[in-house]
Amino acid sequence: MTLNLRRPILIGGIGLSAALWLLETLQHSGSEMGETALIGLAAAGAGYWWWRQQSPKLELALPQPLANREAAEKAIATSEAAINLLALEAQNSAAPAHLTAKLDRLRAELDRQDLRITVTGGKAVGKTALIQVLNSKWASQQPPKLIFSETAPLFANTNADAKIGGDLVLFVTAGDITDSEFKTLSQLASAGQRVLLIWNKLDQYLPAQQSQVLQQLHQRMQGILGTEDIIAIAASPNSIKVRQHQADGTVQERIENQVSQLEPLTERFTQILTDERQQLVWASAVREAASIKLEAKTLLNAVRRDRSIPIIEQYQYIAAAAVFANPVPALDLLATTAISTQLVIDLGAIYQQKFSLDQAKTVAATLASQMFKLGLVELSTQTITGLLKSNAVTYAAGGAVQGISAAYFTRIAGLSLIEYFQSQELDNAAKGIFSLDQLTKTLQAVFQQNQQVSFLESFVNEVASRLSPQTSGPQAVNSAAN
Ligand SMILES: Nc1nc2c(ncn2[C@@H]2O[C@H](COP(=O)(O)OP(=O)(O)O)[C@@H](O)[C@H]2O)c(=O)[nH]1
Ligand SMILES: [Mg+2]
Repeated sequence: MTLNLRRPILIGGIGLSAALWLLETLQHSGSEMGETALIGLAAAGAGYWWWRQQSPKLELALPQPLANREAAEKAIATSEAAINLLALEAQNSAAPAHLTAKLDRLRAELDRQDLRITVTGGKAVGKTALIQVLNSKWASQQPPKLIFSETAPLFANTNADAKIGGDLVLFVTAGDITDSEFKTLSQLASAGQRVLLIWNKLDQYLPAQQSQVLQQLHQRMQGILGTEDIIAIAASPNSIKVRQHQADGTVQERIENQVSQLEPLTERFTQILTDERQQLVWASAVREAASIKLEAKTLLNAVRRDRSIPIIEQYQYIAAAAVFANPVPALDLLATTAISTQLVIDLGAIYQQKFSLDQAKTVAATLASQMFKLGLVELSTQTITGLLKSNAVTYAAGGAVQGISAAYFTRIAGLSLIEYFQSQELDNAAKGIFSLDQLTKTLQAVFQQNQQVSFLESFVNEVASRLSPQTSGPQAVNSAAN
């Protein structure tokens, strides 16, 4: 066969010599010893190797510490680095310039004086009323200028809620909070968004009930919002009917407008403006820089994925051809592993993760051993056998099932690597951080996504037709791969 590849470890047959190190272990892969040995091998690799397993992050939904200017500058710099990467790799795109302009604006307003306050909450809780009274109160007072904006009512329809931003969020509720209100509040707080929970329409409750509701809110929000940031007000209380008994015995009725009760809020506001105003602006900059970075990263991921998929496809057919030509069970996987080692190196290069040959072998071996361990190999082989039997282009030759399986495992390995790289911080690769643990978790998810019979069906069809003798097998693969 004429597999014409310029890949170092594939020279001289499908990596037979390069992959010998695995032969012994894999020959026992059916036994318990084999599996243990494989896992042991991977573990030992991880031990002396350079990767740092990231310690699990404690995800506490507590308000984040106040940002400082340095943090904002750092976030902007990180975002800039992501945009620069994108500019390098997506040269004909207007996106980098567009994102840079956004970042420049952010940088220019790093010390802005005015404060952007977002008023949000469900429908008819009193958002507009609150903004009106606050505006009338603060309109003349300068500085700082307070700019209030009202979001569309939350929870009104099934559309995903718009992103709630601003330096400070006033989350308005008209009583004890619902589960969806609680969820949104928690998400805002854990995203580092400064939030005040405003219980409006206080006047609808009797004084005894009022303290009860407030207490409930305090309890509910424990660990998420401090009690000082949960504030009861009446922005626009109902007017009340007053009956007066006159001296002549008649009863006179009149409507008495109630004045809004805002003191707790205005007091808290004044305090926050004194203590936190600049930090709130910097914290906004941190979040906005992060969101610009995410935009850049998403675009970069798409570019890299587009470059990766053809490589995966190339290797999956090489794997199929190799295993098809040598349908010896142990060799099947051996060849696959040698090929996936090269795949690891090539995909790593696209995602800026440099792997030595040994490192790439360990990654490939881990993927192979995990596929066994998860029962993925057995399950897929059975499905593929079944599909081949019932398939129109059935190709009954000995190596077909193994060949297609090898292609399938190569694809799953490649897609897992892409998913893994995409989920990582951009500078992890440059820092040499790689987590086998994360990769294993990604593999499971990717396998589940690609296990649908419909996908396997068209996959089997495609690979089977490429392996079919009419198109003279490996030659066909060869031309497709180059
Ligand atoms: N009883 C009472 N009603 C209020 C209060 N604040 C607003 N409302 C009323 O609630 C209704 C909805 O108010 P609005 O500000 O339009 O709510 P939005 O949909 O959240 O903007 C209006 O009829 C307001 O008069 C309050 O403090 N007490
Ligand atoms: Mg409104």
